[in-house]
Amino acid sequence: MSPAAGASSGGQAGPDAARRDTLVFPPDFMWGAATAAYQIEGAADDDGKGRSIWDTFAHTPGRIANGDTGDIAADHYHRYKDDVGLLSVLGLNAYRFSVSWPRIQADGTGAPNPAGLDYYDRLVDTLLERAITPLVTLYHWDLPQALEDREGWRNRDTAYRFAEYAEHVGEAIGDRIRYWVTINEPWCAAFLGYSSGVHAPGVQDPAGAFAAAHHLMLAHGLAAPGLRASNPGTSSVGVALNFSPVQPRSESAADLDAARRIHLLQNRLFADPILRGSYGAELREHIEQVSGTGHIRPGDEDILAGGADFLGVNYYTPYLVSAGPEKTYPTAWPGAEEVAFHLKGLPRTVIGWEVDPDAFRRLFDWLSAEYPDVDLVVTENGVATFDRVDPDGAVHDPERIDFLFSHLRAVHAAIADGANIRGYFTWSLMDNFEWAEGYAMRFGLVFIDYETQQRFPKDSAHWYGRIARDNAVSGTTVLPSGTEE
Ligand code: IFM
Repeated sequence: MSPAAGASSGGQAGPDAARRDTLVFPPDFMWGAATAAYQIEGAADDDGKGRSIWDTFAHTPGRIANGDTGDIAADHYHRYKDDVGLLSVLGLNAYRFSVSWPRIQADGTGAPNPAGLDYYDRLVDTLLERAITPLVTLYHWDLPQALEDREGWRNRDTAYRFAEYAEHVGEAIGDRIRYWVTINEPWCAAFLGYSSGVHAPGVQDPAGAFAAAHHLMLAHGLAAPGLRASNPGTSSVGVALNFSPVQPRSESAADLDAARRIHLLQNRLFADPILRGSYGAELREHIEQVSGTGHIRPGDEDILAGGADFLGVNYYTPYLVSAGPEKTYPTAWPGAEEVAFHLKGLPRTVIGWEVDPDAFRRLFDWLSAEYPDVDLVVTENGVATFDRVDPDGAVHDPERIDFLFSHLRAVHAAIADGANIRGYFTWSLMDNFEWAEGYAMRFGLVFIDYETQQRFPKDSAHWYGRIARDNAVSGTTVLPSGTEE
């Protein structure tokens, strides 16, 4: 049965119809939450783990708000059993986590560290015992520092090292893994890491960033066959890309060109080579102007043509752009330095991102039209808030419930129109280290008291868990807890 056939909507027209409707999702829909190793695990030096670029970066004065680091984070490395217990109590049937490369290979090469593999082996078994499907990300930005000392992702060799690392993980846990994400948000890894430099390793080398982008895709292409072979006929290999629909501020030629370039870099740069096996002329021309295309060797696109069995869609906010008055350096969009970014006037979350579920809905139309053959999984979608624990132990986060409600409606509408969306993972299961922003902003369903490491499921966790258990979003679930159930 197609997902569209499985998506149905009850309820009647009327003034409050949107809230009363019950939106049923397809059978076997994955309801999950996502995390990443450096953001939650802590245990920075335990059991033979090596240092990653984020260990280095976070310990460099001035890089992270408040001087925060991921040294301890949510201490998930030691508390994973309790955290899996929470997932289970809430009723989620899937969990997306990432493997820390330097736990598996301290310096990014050579024999795997048995203690590192053992940790993920136990995590997977704990999930499966509770009937929670693991979706495993292999690279969520914590490159072994030793590889960065050799130019990191700007060095082609890193893609081959990644494929070896992926093979080790595949051999250890692949028999139980159905969904792999090779690389999370390569745009961030390449352009925040090597162009604007606001993320690790903090390099500002716009031309090098295009080489890094290419090598991240090559890493995906080289690793995919081995991962598929680790559980033949069962495992699916995907990549998680962060999309932001782009709108020009006016129809002027300059604004249209600004929107074209940001769209190219943000939404097409990774999707086209991986899903179509080709950069295409427009992207090549853009890259040629900034860095040349010498890093794209003959035959590379054939490696990428192996594609992805599913596309992970990470969505937070859209862009409104125009041609700006002056160039901005350093930028995360090399070759589009003079583009200015604007607000649409929509509500904003505490990280400054505008909330636009309609853009999310339109994104699925675009994805379905451009890449019709690939299944979609929403691998991230969520909201940053400033939360606190009330004296009764409750954490009221109505903004998160509103955000999830509106975005789940967008997902349901897209499925009803035929998009092959297989699951939804909210970012994030628990509050965590938000990279350069440190710990102040909270993305979790579960509040973390970083002093005591106590966990407090927020109102949104109970609300979302009910949706997962019902496999449906209904109007009553949007009401604040306690007022109607
Ligand atoms: O926290 C990040 C995550 O690691 C990658 N995607 C965006 C999230 C929110 O910024």
